[in-house]
Amino acid sequence: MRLEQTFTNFLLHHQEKYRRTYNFLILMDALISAAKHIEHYYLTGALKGNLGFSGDVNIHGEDVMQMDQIAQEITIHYLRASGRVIHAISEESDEIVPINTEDGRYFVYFDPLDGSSNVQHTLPVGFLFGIAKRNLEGIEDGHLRAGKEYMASGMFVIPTGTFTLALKDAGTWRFHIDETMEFVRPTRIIIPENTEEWELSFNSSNRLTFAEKVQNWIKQNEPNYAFRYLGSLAADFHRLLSNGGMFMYPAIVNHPDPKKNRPQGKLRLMYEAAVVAYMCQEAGGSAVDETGTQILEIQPKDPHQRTALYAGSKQLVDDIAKVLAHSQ
Ligand code: FDP
Repeated sequence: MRLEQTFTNFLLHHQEKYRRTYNFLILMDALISAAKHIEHYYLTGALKGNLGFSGDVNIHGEDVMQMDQIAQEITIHYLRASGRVIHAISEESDEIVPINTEDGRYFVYFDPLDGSSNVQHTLPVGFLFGIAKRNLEGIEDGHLRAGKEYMASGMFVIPTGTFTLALKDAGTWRFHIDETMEFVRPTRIIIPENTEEWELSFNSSNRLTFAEKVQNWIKQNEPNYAFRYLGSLAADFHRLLSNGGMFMYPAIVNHPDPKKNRPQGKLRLMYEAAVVAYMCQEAGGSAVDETGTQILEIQPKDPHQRTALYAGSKQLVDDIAKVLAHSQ
């Protein structure tokens, strides 16, 4: 018989060690409850007819899926029930969502079901979140925090029963769900330095639309690494954390149809790129945008701001950052 340390026990010790309150535990309990419910709806989605489109279009002009709405409703319910959240920013809501504006302590930035092209096939998607704390010493200075001000970030890869959490200055940790539906076995993740298993992960069908310097970097470097791409940030990044290498979603600047260019990048800064960058940093890696700027340093101006993303092993990210920072 192998008995494991539970996530709750791990976090209780963590809070005690750093002399922190248990408020964060209450918030994490809410996020875990939400993730378990989303996972349940996702697993049974094909049978229940929940994997299609809802008929609505979101603020980004994308067709909303039924599962997006289900996941949003579930997450807001548990965040509200926690009593610990001031405001939330979600991919599924144009406006900042007020939750407990008087007594809330945390800001939560989340995408409850990321990786929509996988949904119809019940293949892996992600529930990504970042957490920042209210300014308890003075007047609150706003909801749009740069990644470096997050206190934690994490992702559930649904429906795989895995959960990864990065804690400020305390590492990136992975947990697995057990037969009693508890997340257990805290395992510290350090991106491996051994280059043998490193992977490059990007949408290769976009490669001719990238900036020339990015295309050249890819040509020079791709023969050295395996290529993997599932099309779901959490799932692709999950592999990357274990194997090393680099995940990229570069800016699209050379599309034959200029209307399809995305010079700002595709991924959302606050609840995708910064979440991943934070986990990366706590695992010994790094993440930059199209100018080679550290993702965690970018001060968002808009809750749904987009960015290009290059995230993974420090050596590779530093290498491409030099190319990106150098004007053509
Ligand atoms: P999706 O649009 O399918 O929801 O944030 C969006 C995201 O998925 C990421 O999860 C994923 O890494 C990326 O976009 C996939 O984009 P492409 O389909 O353009 O490769």
